[in-house]
Amino acid sequence: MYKRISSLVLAVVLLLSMSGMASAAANSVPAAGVIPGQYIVVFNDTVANPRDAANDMAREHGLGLTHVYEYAVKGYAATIPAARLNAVKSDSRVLFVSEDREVSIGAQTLPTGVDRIDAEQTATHTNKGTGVNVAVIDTGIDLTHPDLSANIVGGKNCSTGKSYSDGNGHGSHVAGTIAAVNNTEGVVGIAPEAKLWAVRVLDNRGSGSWSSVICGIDFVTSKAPANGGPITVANMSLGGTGSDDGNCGLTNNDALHQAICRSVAAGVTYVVAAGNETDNAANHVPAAYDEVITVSALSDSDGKSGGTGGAPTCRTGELDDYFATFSNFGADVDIAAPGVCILSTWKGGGYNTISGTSMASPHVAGVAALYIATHAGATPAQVKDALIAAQESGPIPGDPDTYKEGIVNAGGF
Ligand SMILES: [Ca+2]
Ligand SMILES: [Ca+2]
Ligand SMILES: [Ca+2]
Repeated sequence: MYKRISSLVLAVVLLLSMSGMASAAANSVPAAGVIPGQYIVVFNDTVANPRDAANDMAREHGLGLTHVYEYAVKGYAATIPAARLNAVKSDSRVLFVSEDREVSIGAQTLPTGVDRIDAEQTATHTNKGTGVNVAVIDTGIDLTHPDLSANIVGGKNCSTGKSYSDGNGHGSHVAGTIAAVNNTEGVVGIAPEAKLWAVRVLDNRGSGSWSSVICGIDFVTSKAPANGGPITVANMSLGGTGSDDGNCGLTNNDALHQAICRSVAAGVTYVVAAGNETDNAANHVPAAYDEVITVSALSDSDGKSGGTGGAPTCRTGELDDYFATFSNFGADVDIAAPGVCILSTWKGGGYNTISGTSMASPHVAGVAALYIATHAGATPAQVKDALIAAQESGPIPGDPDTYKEGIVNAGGF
């Protein structure tokens, strides 16, 4: 997967588990639900004046009329007290009574990964990461995607092509897990009101080089808090071979490491994928660097804690609530997140269900945005400590090493 493109420049690739690629899953919408206490009463055609009849029945039974119908059908809509329902149904003017049901122009699916880490929007969990700026250093983002465009505020193209729009799909998938809009369609992200920056460093095949990645980090740093900018989180679901010299690249002449250290020092929290080689993350960068938050992949099929959900359906060999078979591991991993069969946005306004540590990392980036939304000015080290302190503790079944990371959790943020 990693191709050496010159003796000095290593290829970087997106951390998508290729064997986990699946065809687009355009999830259909479940039938709309019944609205309790609300009914549609249809009269016999022999009723001459539906309005008079509806008013008469409303008085007699204490109904709350909401509509009267005279042309398509004769009848009315009303709230009907449970104790009066049978009396209404047996009225000689009534042909039948329908339950009222919800309808909408579409529906939004809650991805299992968002559910698994307790990031779903509820009455008690209302943090939307509003106004936090997150850079997606990737293949770009679909700039006109209906589930993303409202949150995209800018970007930079450090790769091929003429814009920072996404010609691959990977960057759009990452962006959707972080900040897909909370509306009536598609999916919802972890921080649905965060702002997205499309930093395109990988081409339409998902390939790039350290030089293009550093161009992206340079752009992000220009917008970092230390430079008066708004970007406080960056996601990097990419990697190549390399190692951590423990000295920000000054010992082993690693410009990528130096750039990340300086960007972190400027106030940007970097969240990166551990990689998909079933290898020690210490052999892969940026995963090996201690200055970033390195994320391994959890396999989860049902959005619920515990392993009773059955095997994920989009790829074989994985189990519910188990360490993903492809995920890198080791002491450089800081935390795990869902990364198997993840539904999110795709290029061309679409959606896709795919697997990889690429999909795990943006779950953590999204939670970092939630934390920063309520802790303005938090340093990258403080963000990392807070996320680890709030994790669902390990060990994750199947974790192959002695460092037992837990699973990121947004419930407290
Ligand atoms: Ca949506
Ligand atoms: Ca589960
Ligand atoms: Ca581990």
